[in-house]
Amino acid sequence: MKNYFYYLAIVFITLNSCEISFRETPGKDGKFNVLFIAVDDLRNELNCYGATHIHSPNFDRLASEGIVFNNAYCMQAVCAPSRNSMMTGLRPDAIGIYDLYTFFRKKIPHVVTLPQYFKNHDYHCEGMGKIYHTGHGNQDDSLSWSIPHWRPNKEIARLEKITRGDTVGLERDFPTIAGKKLPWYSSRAAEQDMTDAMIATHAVQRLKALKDSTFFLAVGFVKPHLPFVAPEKYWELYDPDKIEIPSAKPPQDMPSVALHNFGELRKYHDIQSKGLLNEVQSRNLIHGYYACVSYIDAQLGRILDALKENGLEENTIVVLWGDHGWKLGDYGSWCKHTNFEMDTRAPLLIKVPDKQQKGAKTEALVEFIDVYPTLCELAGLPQPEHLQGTSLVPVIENPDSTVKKVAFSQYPRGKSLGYDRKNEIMGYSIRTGKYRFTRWQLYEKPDSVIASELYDLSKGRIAIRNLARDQDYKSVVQDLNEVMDLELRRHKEEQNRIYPLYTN
Ligand SMILES: [Ca+2]
Repeated sequence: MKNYFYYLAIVFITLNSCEISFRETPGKDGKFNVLFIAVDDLRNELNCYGATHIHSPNFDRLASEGIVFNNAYCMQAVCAPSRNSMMTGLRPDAIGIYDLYTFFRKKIPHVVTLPQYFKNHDYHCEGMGKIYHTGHGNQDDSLSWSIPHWRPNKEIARLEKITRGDTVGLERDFPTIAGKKLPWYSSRAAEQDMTDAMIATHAVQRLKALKDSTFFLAVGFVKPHLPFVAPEKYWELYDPDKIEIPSAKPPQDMPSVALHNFGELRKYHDIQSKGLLNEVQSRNLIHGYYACVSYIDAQLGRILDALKENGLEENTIVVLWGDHGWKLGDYGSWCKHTNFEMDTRAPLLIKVPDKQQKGAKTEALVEFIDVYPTLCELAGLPQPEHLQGTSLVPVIENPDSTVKKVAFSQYPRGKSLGYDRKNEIMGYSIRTGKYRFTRWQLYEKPDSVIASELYDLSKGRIAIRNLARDQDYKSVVQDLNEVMDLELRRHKEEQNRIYPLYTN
């Protein structure tokens, strides 16, 4: 424990000593622009993360100009809570929302979001595509933007619906059979008629229009989220016979609460309601996912080209993040919604013009709530008082440095942590340099621990065996329980202090 506090002290000193240098060298008009790119359900399976079988030249191009965060973790591995945390700088517990349905301003009406904060500092802020999670009764946040958030609804409505046999909307994003969406589809649609290409087209237009202003432009792509529909040329980049299907074996001694029945995928056409997927299904899904990643990569390329063409490369910070990871057959499971590494870990790339080692990679543990304070510091703005994250500027300046000892994630089990919480379970998970430790406990009675998991990930990110009950790891479990208790207490104290700032 002593080391832990020593470490915190070092972090504090490091943070203070590094703060100044970025402020002295802003972009050409005195301020950096921010291009903030979100990609839905993007795994770390990109070439720049070592997955050489993936065709991702534009992700790699951005990575080669900036820094790759190899150990960045979302706060909760599902769209809305992950995005709420990224956009507010608050942990899910401080927001009090763990579901897809609740608009964050219902719980925390006065929070100043990341784009809103930049807007309050004279930035022009625009959002397009999927930034906040909307739908499911959830709505967009008008306070975040200088002009209304843009979606390609009008463009999509103009497209012709194609029917062939029992399959409708064939050459669009969501072909269906008998009302059920197909989980994967190789589309012959003109690429510009696909949703994400429309979002990229709009982003390119807006970059041109805004090139002489100071902007915060948020662009949210909706693929590679299910269904895995991409133009066929991206499917052709991959030989299905060479696709490796991961082992369907869950970790030995894993408690059942850790995984789930991947209900999100079960809703699709021809996916059975229970049990493992067969090889054909698995191969097609993985192939479709890869095709979608390469399709998004192409859209990213168009945006990066537009930055260059409009002379914005030297004064624009680019941040790219996936909202959480995805199990693509890992442990025989699919989708997100767990505390496993495959779900909590997600890509994070940051490019700061002229201020970093190009193509750097860092192993520093990072939480997504750290992005908000990082962007504030990079832009030379004071830190809002409500933030729970830590600026990553020290890591950007020196990729060998670290700013925290553990990365925290959480995931609930139960109905939806609604009105009756007494039987709801919260799983808290911490990632250290070596281990992932997860504790499932009653939400209202934290001392009632349902199950614990300890995985040694030092040799790979796939969990092999739960060591939580192994006598040889007793002291490791004890130490990590202490770290988790300390962190949870710290979060709670922090939350009590900052709560009035965004609720009153
Ligand atoms: Ca998502």
